[in-house]
Amino acid sequence: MIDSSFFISNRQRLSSLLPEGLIILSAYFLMQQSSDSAFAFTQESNFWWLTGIEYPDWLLIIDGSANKTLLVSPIVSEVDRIFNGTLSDDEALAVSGVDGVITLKEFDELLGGLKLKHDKVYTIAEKNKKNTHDFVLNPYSRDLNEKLKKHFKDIVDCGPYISKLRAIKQPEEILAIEKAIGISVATLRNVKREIDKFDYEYQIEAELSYGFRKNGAFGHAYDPIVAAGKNACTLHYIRNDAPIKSGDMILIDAGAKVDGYSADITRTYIKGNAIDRQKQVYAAVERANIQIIDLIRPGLSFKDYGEKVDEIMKSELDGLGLLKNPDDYRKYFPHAISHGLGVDVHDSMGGYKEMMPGMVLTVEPGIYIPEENIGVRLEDDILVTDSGHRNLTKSLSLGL
Ligand SMILES: [Mn+2]
Repeated sequence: MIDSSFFISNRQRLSSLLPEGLIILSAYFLMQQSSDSAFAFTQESNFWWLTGIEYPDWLLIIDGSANKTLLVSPIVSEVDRIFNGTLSDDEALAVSGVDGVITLKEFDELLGGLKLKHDKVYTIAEKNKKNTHDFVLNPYSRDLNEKLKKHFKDIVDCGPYISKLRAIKQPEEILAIEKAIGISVATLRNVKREIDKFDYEYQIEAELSYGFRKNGAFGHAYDPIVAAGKNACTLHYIRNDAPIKSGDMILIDAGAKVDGYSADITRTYIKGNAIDRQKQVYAAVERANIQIIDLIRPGLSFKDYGEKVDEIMKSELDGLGLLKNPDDYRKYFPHAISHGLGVDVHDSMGGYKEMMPGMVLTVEPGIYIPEENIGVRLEDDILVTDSGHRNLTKSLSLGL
């Protein structure tokens, strides 16, 4: 459990980037799954990072000119209260450390006064990824944006400011990530020790869920991937229901979530004995993993990093005899090498051009050869430090 002082300081740091600014943010809404039940609720991560509130439909107001922060409690029907529970005002105050909690009706009255003091309001812009992905979005930001448009001339997206802050982890955040990693590493170690006894992918998934929950994690930070043989070549394979044959490599990508923060680890193991080709591919990915992690240091630009990663991956793929043309290496390594890690499994890197102390990022080289039923990925979580880096997942050894 992260103390309210963390959320108070996050709000103060955001406020200091937007002096005198008025910031109004919304939690995610609860989404209906079927006639009588809702989807499992996950909070909008910026809202959580500023409040610690894990319930739907709340609002946050930070009035920089009055140096005051308020939460707006949602209207919860009696049915909702009985079936889904609710968060009391006192609990919300204790978790978030805000100055007060008001009702939605009081919020509407307050807006009248706030618009006299502020021309401009900061909020999270309506996200629109429809151009690239056919997502259905949680309507939380659209609803709030529409309400704010009626009162303020200028609506400014504060998402980039929050991203910049979230990209550099504070001690509490690193500690939570390390806790999530500790539980994940212990569980993956158990899986490896007993790898020969698993006959189906789902048995490994069950072992992961058991290890995470038994040790106090909230659960999985994301849907785990347990992919035997050629399934490892489907990058987001989450069916996890195929049999595991002796001689199959098994790619496991899983991470626990603890205190709101995620681990994200991939190891590739083998049931039974590896043939030479499997060992060769594994060794290539292992060398890439070690060399790429070694690059990580403050001041390294993401552009230079990307170019060096390309060189390393090309040379390893070439060594395996896979490249007729060096430019078609993306066929065997089709995903990004790194992403930020934090509240979100794919956390913001803040738009920074270079690596900075306090960033936590994954390093996840992989080589996928569907025609040979081989897919290997080795993913570690790396903290950028003042002098270089610290591999937070180092205690989970590499090796088939
Ligand atoms: Mn990852």
